[in-house]
Amino acid sequence: MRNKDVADILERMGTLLEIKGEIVFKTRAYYKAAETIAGLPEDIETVRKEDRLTEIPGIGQALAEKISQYLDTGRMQAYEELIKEIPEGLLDVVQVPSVGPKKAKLFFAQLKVKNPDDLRKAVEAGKLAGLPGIQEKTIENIRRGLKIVREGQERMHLGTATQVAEEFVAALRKLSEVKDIVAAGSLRRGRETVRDIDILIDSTDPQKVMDVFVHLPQVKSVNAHGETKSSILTHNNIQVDIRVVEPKSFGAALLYFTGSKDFNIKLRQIAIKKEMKVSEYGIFSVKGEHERMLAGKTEADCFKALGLPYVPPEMREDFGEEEFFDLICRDRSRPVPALVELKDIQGDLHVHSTWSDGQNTIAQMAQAAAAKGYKYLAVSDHSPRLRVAGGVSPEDLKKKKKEIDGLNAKSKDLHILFGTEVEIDSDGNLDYNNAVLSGFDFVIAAIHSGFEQSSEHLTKRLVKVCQNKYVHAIAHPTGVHLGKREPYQFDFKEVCKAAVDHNVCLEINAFPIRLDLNGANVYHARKYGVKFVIDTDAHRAEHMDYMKFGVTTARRGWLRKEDVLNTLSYNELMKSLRK
Ligand code: DGT
Ligand code: CA
Repeated sequence: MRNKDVADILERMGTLLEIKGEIVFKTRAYYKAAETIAGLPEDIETVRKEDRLTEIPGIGQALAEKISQYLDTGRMQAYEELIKEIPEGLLDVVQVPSVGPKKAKLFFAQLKVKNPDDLRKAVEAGKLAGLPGIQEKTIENIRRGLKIVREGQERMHLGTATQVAEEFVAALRKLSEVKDIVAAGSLRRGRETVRDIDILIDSTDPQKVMDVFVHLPQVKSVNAHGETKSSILTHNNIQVDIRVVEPKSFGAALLYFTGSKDFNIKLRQIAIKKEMKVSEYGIFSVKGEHERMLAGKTEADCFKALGLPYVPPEMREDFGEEEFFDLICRDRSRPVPALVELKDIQGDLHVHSTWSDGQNTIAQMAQAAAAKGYKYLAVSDHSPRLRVAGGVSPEDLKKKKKEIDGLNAKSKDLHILFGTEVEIDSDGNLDYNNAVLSGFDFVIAAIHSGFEQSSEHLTKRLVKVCQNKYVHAIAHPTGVHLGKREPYQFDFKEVCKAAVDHNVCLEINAFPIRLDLNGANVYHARKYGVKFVIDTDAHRAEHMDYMKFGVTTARRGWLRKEDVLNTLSYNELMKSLRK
């Protein structure tokens, strides 16, 4: 299927034409065509072979010819000509948060900015000031946007890091010389973004492990190939470091290389007070003349030697609060909280189906949910306002409900809930009226536009949503897209308070480019008394596997099972949803 390729080039055409200054009517035609083809249920090449391209809504003769040319030759002449005039690098400039086609056009025309690097230089040289419509605040926003883009290139999201680490761990675990292997670092702490991957190995034959590692097919180049340490870059430029340590130090090394750096520093301070020393080789007593090793084989031994309870990796971040070290240092009789686990999750309350922009039918999503042992699944499709996602009209909702009722009648263990991800408009009104909203089992409200509004306005919008008695939760509450878009600005505490007052949950969206709320948000929201729901926002059945990232994020915010709505049994859940 080349549907996505075709959609992408049409989308790029639309953007380039917009930068060029073409009339809206023309650019819109390309965007519309791109959207339609991306959502086409059949293979575009088949449509082309059967000469049916012009039957696709919004595709006329001229576009059909361009698409055919692209499918046949891999090139589109109109595109090639356009990029001679409007440099392709401007497509990346448009992607910089706070820029967009109009400003890209301005910067290109006035400053010859052809790519994000040119833009960075222009900002630093103060060249944006004084351009028409460019305020000091705009420049500040663009500066921030450029920083996000740069960070996005330097750090991958947890989903990518997990996948890459799993491949390396699986390949090395096969060796009989490898006794134990764990991916440590920020990945083990479940941080939302990860810079590089640190793998620790317990083995008595380090040389063999190093040799196999640097020759794995994933490796593009070798930065270092030592006796017990090696470092490589993958074909996607991801850095992976491995270290082999002796069994007697494996736990201490794991503790050290899991970090965070701040957590390690705190541990060292605790050790000093007790006349002990912490290093990657072990926990040592430094009383008297000779150092004596107290622990090192396992992490649990190390914590015990320091007189501390075991601290799960997700809690080793040290967000900067004192609570943590109060908890583990002053009141050692109190164990660290029992954090929520993946097995506690009874269902997913935010997934999409073909009724909006999901790739799978409700039946297929339900089958995947049942295979996970879930007790319920809320199919929460978009509402009409989100046109790009094919939101469900009030008329179609009746048909969708009937389909769900039919499936539930046949289903044994899984209950399918009639859900919606309802759009919040620019003033905090919802896209369905209350009569329609009252018909859903589960309502999660979401912002997908108006990110640029003032903090006051956005706060009001979100508070108003909490006040609607049909709303059960707010989806991806900060709107962040990791490496692409910053969270929008609002008064977090005030929204948390409104959520608590009106019994509305805040979502931890497990989709790896979101992970929103993040660990620190969750930590603070919990202190305000917020309850949470962990959802995957799956647009395909496989996306439901992302739940693990949501649970990790919940654990980073110290959540226990009872803080999370979708750990309830089906009956308890339904009781709780009847507000
Ligand atoms: P990242 O890679 O930026 O996502 O974050 P980390 O935490 O994986 O950081 P990384 O890869 O630089 O180092 C891995 C762990 O090693 C880190 O979490 C703690 C430990 N570590 C690294 N450098 C230092 C250091 O200078 N002092 C201490 N105490 N620990 C360190
Ligand atoms: Ca790392």
